[in-house]
Amino acid sequence: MITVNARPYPFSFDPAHTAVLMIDMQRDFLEPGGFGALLGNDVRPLARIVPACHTLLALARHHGLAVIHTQEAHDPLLADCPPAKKARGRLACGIGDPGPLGRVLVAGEPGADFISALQPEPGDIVVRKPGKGAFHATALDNILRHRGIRHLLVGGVTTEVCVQSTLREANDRGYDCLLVHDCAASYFPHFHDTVVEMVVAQGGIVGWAAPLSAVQAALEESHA
Ligand code: TIU
Repeated sequence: MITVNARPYPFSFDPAHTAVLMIDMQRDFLEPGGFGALLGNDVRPLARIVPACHTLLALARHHGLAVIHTQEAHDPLLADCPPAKKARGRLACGIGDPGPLGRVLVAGEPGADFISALQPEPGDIVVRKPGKGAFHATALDNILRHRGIRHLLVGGVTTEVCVQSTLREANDRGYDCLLVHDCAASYFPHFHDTVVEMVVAQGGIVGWAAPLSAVQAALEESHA
């Protein structure tokens, strides 16, 4: 077992039964001209976590954890996009419309792709999702159960939208979740900080939180 110095108390996991779940590190959220920018956000705070996310994925592959990337994207007909989601925000250029990175939030378009620094590697699993939470209308729960995964190390964007929704869905399904908090980011830094506190409050009501350095130290100690 690996034990990470986490809040509100140490987080223990067996690498053979653990996955890194990297949420939606796509051009549509991190790059100018994507969905996040079209929503009116400054995308720059998200770029800061890319090196840490890269290190977390490398650590996972090195130590034999499963690696799962989620991708928020819709099929080209938007058959899996609730009309309410498309309508939200009254955007002049919204989901399915042609934008600077191709059709917004549509699978196969440049914007839906993962950023170049965090492309999936052979052996990684990619789960496309139509919602904010990664369990809604996806095979993620089956994938985790088939692999015997019970613990999740979670990073990605954005902390208070897709990351938090996924943490809560996972927690309700019985997974122990560690939010690797410097591998997650929000367009609103105070939302990020508040989500971290919400997760660990009340005895870890939704999960645990720790910085990447604590995860790295725990994994490297296990190999010492
Ligand atoms: N808008 C926003 O903060 N996030 C999203 O729409 N999706 C994800 O968080 N991936």
